[in-house]
Amino acid sequence: MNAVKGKIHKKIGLWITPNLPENETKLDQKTKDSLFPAEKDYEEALMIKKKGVFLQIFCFFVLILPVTCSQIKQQPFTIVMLPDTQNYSEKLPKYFHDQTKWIAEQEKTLNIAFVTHVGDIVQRGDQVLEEWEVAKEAMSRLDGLVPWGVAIGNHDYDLDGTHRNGEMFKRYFGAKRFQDKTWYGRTSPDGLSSFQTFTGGDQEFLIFHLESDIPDDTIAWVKSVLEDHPGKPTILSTHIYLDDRTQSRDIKPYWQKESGNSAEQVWQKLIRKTPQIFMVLCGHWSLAGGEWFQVSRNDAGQEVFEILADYQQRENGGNGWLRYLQFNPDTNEIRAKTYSPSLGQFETDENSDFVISVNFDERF
Ligand SMILES: [Ca+2]
Ligand SMILES: [Zn+2]
Repeated sequence: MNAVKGKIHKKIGLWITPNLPENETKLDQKTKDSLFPAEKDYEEALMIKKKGVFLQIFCFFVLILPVTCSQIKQQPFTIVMLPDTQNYSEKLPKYFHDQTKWIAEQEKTLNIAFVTHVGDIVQRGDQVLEEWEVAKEAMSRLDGLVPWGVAIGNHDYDLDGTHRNGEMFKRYFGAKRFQDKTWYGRTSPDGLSSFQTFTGGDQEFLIFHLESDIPDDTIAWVKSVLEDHPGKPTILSTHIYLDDRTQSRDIKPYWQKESGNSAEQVWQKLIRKTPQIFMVLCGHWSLAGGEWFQVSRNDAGQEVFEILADYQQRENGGNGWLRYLQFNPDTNEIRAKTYSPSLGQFETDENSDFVISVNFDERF
């Protein structure tokens, strides 16, 4: 009897199982009678067994599988934003290295999905190779750890004000630099803007790194890339966009010449018409503290989150302050944090530490 039970348990081994013989014909009548005094009871027991199997299948597909899937989706992830590093590349490389060392250390703890540099990587774009070498060494620390991208800032052009000449930028951070990276998309026709892909939770995102005074042909290029990735949630990272003094988008292009568009023009021509763009990150302006966050509504009535961070006016060229955004699909929140790895301090006032509510299921 015990042997029969043991065999049955091993065979079925699941939750809702009566102690049934697995094969009726293998049992002598005495054993069968002792287990099931009446044939009717045996038939009932068989029904219970079948229901048990059905219940197990039901539970797996209806209860366990969705919970497992949602747990994958609910994994929080982080995007790190590196504001203007021009002072560090020029004369205080320690702070730049502190930033990317910290990112490398935190990559697993914070589940960092992407690192975006919002531009002004160096101080003197075409003049001082050593600055580019500092930036190269600091940013290369991220290779193999996390996907990353760099927006060209006004200081990164060959001469600030030349608008289209970014040969040094292309040499150090152009498409060739990333040719072995699966997450690297491609560049705009002028080679100064690029896009990348990354995965956060169970969602694939697009992120663009767009040149300053984004020209019409680059806007057209962005649209063509988005047509290839319909509906994919998209972030724009671009150097000059929000001004902390006016607390709004720039209404004039920075250089005010050639085919450059102001931030407001880029909003009108591209962002407000493109629902999949949900966030814009920028640096550059820092004359009134270097921080601003605003929420705008696109033509589809959806929120677009626009965030400025630039600490270059602070002590030690910025003291290593950086911004990171923790996406938490479980709580439908994006939490912005501001931290300096060099100081080991958080900045916790309201324009440095804030929460953005977003319905992840609807928006992503
Ligand atoms: Ca602040
Ligand atoms: Zn700048």
